[in-house]
Amino acid sequence: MLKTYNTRAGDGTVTYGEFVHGWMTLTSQTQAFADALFHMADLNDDKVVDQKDYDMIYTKFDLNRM
Ligand SMILES: [Ca+2]
Repeated sequence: MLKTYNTRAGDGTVTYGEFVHGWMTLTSQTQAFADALFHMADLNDDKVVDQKDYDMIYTKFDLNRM
């Protein structure tokens, strides 16, 4: 997902603008829906979606972690 929406190649983060533009272009869904998805994905509320958010998601759902 990060590579799909990231327009600043190689920086490893997806900004709000990158995500909303990418989501609306790919899905034709509303900005309000894209906005809601971005805020759900930005778990640490630092205004970008990156590996830190994924790490938090994986930790919550990885039931067999040691
Ligand atoms: Ca974040």
